[in-house]
Amino acid sequence: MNKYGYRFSFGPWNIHEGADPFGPAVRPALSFETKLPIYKELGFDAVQFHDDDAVPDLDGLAAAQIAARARAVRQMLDDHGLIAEFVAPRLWEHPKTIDGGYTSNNASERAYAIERSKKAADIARELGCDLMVLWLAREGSYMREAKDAGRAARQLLDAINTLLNYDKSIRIAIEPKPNEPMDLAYIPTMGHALALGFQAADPKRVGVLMESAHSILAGLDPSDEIGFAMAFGKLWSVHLNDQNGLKFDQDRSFGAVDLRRAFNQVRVLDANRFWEIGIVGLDVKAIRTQPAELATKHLRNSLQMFTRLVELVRSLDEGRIAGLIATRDYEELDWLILSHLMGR
Ligand code: XUL
Ligand code: MN
Repeated sequence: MNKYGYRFSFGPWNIHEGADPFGPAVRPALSFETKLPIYKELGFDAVQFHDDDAVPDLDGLAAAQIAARARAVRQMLDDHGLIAEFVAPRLWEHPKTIDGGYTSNNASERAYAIERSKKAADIARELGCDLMVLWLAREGSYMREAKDAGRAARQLLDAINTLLNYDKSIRIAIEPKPNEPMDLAYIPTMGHALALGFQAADPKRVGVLMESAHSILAGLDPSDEIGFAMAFGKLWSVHLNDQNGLKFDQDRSFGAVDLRRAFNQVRVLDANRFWEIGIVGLDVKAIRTQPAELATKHLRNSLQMFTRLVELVRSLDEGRIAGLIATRDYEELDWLILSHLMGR
């Protein structure tokens, strides 16, 4: 926890080997056990999990084996003074998810996606957390004519309802993303995710996770996406990071590309007392050129950036801002913010 009461998390995938679609890994893979001590060293409080980050090869395991392994992971977290923030079913690597999970055109593949998600809920319960994140990676299309957006929306709603019914204490946070790996995803923005959640059988157990890069890829402003979700009490987690324009999902360090955009995300989170609601997740990746022994600085930088931006947010002259708004002197407001970000 930082001095302002914010807690921080990242996933094991945020310390990674640097492979990209055009080149292999450039850093050695670290085991989960090796990554765990790094959390506290860098000032983090919580771990985000894909189901198989906690229980590798879970597809081949019986329920009792999955529970036993998850309990062992819980013990490891306890030993390091960490908690689990959420578990996300990984519905994008198995051969049965090639054409999507819940929205696959194949009934047995849709059934696999549901069963896999139930296992993720079981793992969350064993890890002591009640939050499941749904990043709907392959719920979209490459080919308009191959699928039907309306049918997909109903299939997604059915999947969410099935999970809410399967585990009566689980909360689901949908993480929208407009593209990658699909050409067009069915839940691209906060508005789509919230609309789906409000239709669910138990709407108060469905919320959202806002990732900065995903909002930017959708052509939207992350701070407005945050504000929109928080207006309805629906923002339960964030993946703060940064993104340089409309290209591949970069997961750059928070604030590395656009400081003012990062400042505004922190400002809206702080104005809505996010530290009382959720954990600040940093879904950032070290760039491929970073040497292995120096490949956690993106996490340090992002956490420090958040804390320093909280300080800048809280030291703003809000009275002066109100006056400039009243006189509609938005150019002076522009200068006030820029000067504040530059330190004078
Ligand atoms: C993908 C992404 C994932 C999810 C977790 O772009 O952001 O890391 O956050 O499955
Ligand atoms: Mn993410």
